[in-house]
Amino acid sequence: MTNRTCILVGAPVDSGQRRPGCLMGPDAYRTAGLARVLADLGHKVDDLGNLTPASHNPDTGEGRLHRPNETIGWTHRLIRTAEQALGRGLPIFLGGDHSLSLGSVAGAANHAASRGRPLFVLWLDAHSDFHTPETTASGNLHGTPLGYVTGRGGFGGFPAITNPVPQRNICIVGLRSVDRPERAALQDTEIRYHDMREIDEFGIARPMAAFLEQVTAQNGMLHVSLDVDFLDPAIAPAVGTTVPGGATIREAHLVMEMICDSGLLSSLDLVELNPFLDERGRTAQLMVELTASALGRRVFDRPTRAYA
Ligand code: EXY
Ligand code: MN
Ligand code: MN
Ligand code: MN
Repeated sequence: MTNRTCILVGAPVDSGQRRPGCLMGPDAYRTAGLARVLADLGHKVDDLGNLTPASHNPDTGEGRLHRPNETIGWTHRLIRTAEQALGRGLPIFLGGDHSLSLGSVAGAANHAASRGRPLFVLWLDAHSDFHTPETTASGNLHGTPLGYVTGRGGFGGFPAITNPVPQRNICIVGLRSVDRPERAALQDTEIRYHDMREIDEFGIARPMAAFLEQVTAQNGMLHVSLDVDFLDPAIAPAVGTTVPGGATIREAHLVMEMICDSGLLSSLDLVELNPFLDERGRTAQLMVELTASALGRRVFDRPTRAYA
């Protein structure tokens, strides 16, 4: 693993859903020792502290969507931050709820385009987050980031998507809660999605290897978005949208170790941690350990396997 400059971006976003607590996420990761763990692996660590959203009109509370204006302000801020950070290192966005990925992924796509490379997105999540403001029943925008970054309609008022992520460049792993409108829309796309039934039957390595080989073959940049609810709630209770039957600790570490072996990781989201729901910080600690696996922590060194 080459030593990287890891840029910690505190994004205490909680406007994407209604349960208070995600705004404490960034400091929970710091308390769990993320910077020291990365430094111990030989990486340079630059912590930008916690950001605030770009200026935005106050939300009135009227309308179907929850706090859309604040989310728009965060999206502006995080697009710019992702573009700048990717110019000098590996940004790790410390959430905050999954609506932060409207900005982190859109910014990563802009940066990749400026480098003449395609962006690929690995979405580790119980949910597909493929809604638009028009299809969501909850009005919670943390269920819409993949709809936004792929250029689906209905995001009036949000920053225009200048570099939509091609559907065929997206791989979702861990699905077990998909709303009817999302399922209908997903089945009509080239997005690759792998639910827990498939993982139980055939394992998690197979879809991961196929996806990473595609990224390598196309000289892609890889953005990984890790939602706490990808994991089984028994091992990761600190999230507001738990769905039983999630990934095991070893399945999650294998995913992150394969990402590390591929050498493709260019940016990372750690999202949906709600420390208010944690038990002595064990969920925050597990997310830090998983990040360490993606950035080189191994029991034994082994030759990096090329996926091409
Ligand atoms: N699909 C449901 C909704 O749109 O409200 C649940 C979304 C949960 C989203 C979390 C971030 O993964
Ligand atoms: Mn999510
Ligand atoms: Mn989720
Ligand atoms: Mn399993």
